[in-house]
Amino acid sequence: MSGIFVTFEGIEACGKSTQLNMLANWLRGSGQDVIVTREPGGTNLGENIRNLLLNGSKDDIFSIRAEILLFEASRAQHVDEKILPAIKSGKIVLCDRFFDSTVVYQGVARAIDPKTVQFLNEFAISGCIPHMTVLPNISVAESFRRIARKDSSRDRIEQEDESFFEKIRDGYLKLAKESARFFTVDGIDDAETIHGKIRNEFTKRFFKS
Ligand code: Z5A
Repeated sequence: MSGIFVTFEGIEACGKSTQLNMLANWLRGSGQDVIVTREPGGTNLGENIRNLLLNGSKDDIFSIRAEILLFEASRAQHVDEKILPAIKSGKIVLCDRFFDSTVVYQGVARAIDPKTVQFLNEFAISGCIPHMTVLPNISVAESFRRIARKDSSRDRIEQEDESFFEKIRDGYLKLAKESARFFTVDGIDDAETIHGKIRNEFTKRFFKS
């Protein structure tokens, strides 16, 4: 792989989309070829799956096996159609959520066996592992405050209770401790401060020999 693949993860409203877009703007400003994408979604098929997964109410009963398979179907299409070709042609791909989301949302919070999650993730990503994963870390209380300020209504997953999101947060912090791929940054700072830290880390990892 000759390009760079960076994913952004975290609990709801941690600021990952804000930071992804700030990094994309900075990279484009310095002449880099950047692709911005997201999961679930990123392709026609993926966006249709996203609609199915998120735009229901909590009363829509999804089998947890059906739910994980939909996330993985979106991911397989995304990797084959968009992410791998972009990386192979030397682009920088910035992706809002990727397989770590499945590890924590479906594995930790929905309690699907970790080996099953790992198998399905590996099948979907076909060897496409991010070079860096950015994790803005905020408390669940801060996440809820930010969600309450949003204009839009809560999606199906955002309607889960506080304990669900505590499990997600703990799951991410555990993953980050175990892998140097992660860059955890305090998400409570202002957006510019966080962006500066991410930019420095990106430069250190990819632009300095
Ligand atoms: N999901 C899953 O279960 N399994 C999977 O495999 C995958 C996903 C891939 C997708 O949601 C849902 O699918 C998600 C996980 C599940 N579940 N939920 N819920 P998504 O990624 O599309 O949406 P989200 O996670 O809920 O993200 P978000 O709401 O778009 O939030 P964000 O990207 O982290 O934050 P943001 O949009 O940049 O900012 C949110 C708000 O905070 C906004 O008003 C900003 O102005 C504000 N903000 C941002 N930065 C700051 C700072 N630094 N200070 C103060 N306020 C800030």
